[in-house]
Amino acid sequence: MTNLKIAIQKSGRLNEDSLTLLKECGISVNNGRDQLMAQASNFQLEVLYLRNSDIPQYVKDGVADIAIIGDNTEREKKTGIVHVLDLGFSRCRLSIAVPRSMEFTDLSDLQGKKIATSYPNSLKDFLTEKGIEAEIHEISGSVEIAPNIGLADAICDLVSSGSTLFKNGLQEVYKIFESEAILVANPCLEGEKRVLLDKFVFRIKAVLAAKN
Ligand code: PRT
Repeated sequence: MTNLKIAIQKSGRLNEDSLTLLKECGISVNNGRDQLMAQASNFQLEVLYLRNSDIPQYVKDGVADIAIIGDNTEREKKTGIVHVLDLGFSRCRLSIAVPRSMEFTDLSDLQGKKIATSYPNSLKDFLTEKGIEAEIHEISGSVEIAPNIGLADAICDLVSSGSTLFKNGLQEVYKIFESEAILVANPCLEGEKRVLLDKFVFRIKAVLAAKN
């Protein structure tokens, strides 16, 4: 029997809402705590639990057929996988923030500055588009602390409530893009897998429509 393989974040901000969505679609997945794979009992779907940041490459390589990830992750990695559907949860934005003590009038104030981020490609594209020359300092986490410890003049990171920025004495000065959870697919899906994907998407659309 052919199964559609879906990758879902193993743990983190997307995990719970992704599993809830499957449930709302009427798909039952047995979630043993430390399982890395699970089979749905009433849909031809196999769930792979992976790290969000690794998922786009797995979908590109065909290890998973489809996945739920943050749009920001694929925008950063640019693997070329297909954006199938917006899912309406895990909403956030990628923004530039600077210390509240810094006078900021417009983006030209970033000229020559050092900006810390976990999103170097997205930031690079943005700075290029705006004609700003700034130094990008890539760090993998705790980006908001960078200005306080003298590592950078500004940061570029995901923001949702804004409370992390506030706690670290930073002000959001420019939104680069908005993001939410999305369904993505390998570009070469065909045959039975394609049919299963269409069925799955049909169910998701019904769930989303009922919420709006
Ligand atoms: O380890 P793994 O690779 O699985 O996970 P990850 O580090 O990519 O994941 P995780 O769980 O932190 O985030 C997964 C996805 O959730 C992200 O790719 C986004 O699409 C989405 N998301 C939504 C967020 C946020 N909101 C968010 N606020 N991801 C991270 N944050 C962080 C942000 O980086 C900052 O440190 O939360 C802090 C800011 O939050 P506020 O509410 O204080 O503004």
